[in-house]
Amino acid sequence: MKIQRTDLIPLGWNEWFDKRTECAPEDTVARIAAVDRDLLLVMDRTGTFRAKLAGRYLYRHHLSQERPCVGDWVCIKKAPTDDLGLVHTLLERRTALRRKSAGDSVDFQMIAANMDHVIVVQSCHYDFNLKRLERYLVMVRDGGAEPCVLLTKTDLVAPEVLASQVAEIRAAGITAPVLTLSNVTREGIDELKQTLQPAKTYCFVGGSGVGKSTLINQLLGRQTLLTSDVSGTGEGRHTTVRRELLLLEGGALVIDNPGMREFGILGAESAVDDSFANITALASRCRYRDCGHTNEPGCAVRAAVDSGEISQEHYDHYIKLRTESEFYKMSYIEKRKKDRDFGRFVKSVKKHFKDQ
Ligand SMILES: Nc1nc2c(ncn2[C@@H]2O[C@H](COP(=O)(O)OP(=O)(O)OP(=O)(O)O)[C@@H](O)[C@H]2O)c(=O)[nH]1
Ligand SMILES: [Mg+2]
Ligand SMILES: [Zn+2]
Repeated sequence: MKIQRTDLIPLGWNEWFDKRTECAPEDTVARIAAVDRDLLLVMDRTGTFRAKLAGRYLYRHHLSQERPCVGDWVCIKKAPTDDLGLVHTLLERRTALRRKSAGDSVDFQMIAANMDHVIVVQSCHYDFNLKRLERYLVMVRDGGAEPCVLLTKTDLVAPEVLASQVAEIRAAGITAPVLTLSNVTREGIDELKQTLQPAKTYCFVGGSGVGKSTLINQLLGRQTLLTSDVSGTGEGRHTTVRRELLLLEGGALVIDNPGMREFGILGAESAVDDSFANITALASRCRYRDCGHTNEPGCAVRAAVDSGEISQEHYDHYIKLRTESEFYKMSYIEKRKKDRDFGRFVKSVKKHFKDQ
């Protein structure tokens, strides 16, 4: 019989996990609140405590996506006298947010898991960038959480500037809710607070210096997270260095993240198509069912670009993200195949020496 873990509901647990949980009755089920290299900070109804991954788990799970990240649920062995728990199972993720890891390596980087909403934060002062926003929204869609756009620092721009940014977002066919606020005047903070529901998890992501930690401190009502001044150009200083899950007094859970400069798209082709629905909706009128909307004859998408119904820039960005996603996916598959082949080779060499 499955155990119903109702005591975990305030931490974001729900029946979806009840149906899937693989933890033993004597295990502690807890949620990852932070990851500090090998050390995990986990949360259960008794509070937070430290844990680490069991050796057996590390041995069996090499992929970055298989390692627990903030927001994950895990099964832990822990005797009452132990001060360090041993994580031996990672529960299936209901939603997740990941990106292509920064730099040249082609790998996934997990941002967080099991969030209900991802709030993509940009400052309307210097930081606003529609293309970057579209990148984030593709990966949010890919991971299955509800997206929301938040523009901060409204105290620093004229109302017309803010209005034109919101209009640009809408003109790009983005239908996610758009909230605006200032951490200085507090305008818009109450509206945001009202949208935060108990036991739901909200993950805040965006560039450095946009005010994510300042906002979460406001929501907490105390200076828990470190924040710091931005430079004259608005570029942040990467003040937050770890992802962290926090419980608000009102019962909502929030995840603060370090600012991210790049947000690479990997293995999210169908999410790209869904995100650019105003383009892909035209596909039914293309001559070929598998039309790639590039050079095929009778392409309704190309026709719409030619007639000006879809802007060239919007179309170009769609093609760019789709190509990027496919390219990295191919590289990722190839890399994994090489790793596997190499693993087999090592095994065969070891066997060869053993046999001699
Ligand atoms: N004028 C203005 N300044 C703000 C606002 N929100 C935050 N700031 C300031 O912007 C700076 C950066 O804020 P942080 O909260 O550290 O930004 P962050 O997004 O957490 O940055 P990282 O941790 O580096 O990712 C601080 O000096 C804040 O006081 C706002 O709404 N208006
Ligand atoms: Mg921060
Ligand atoms: Zn087409």
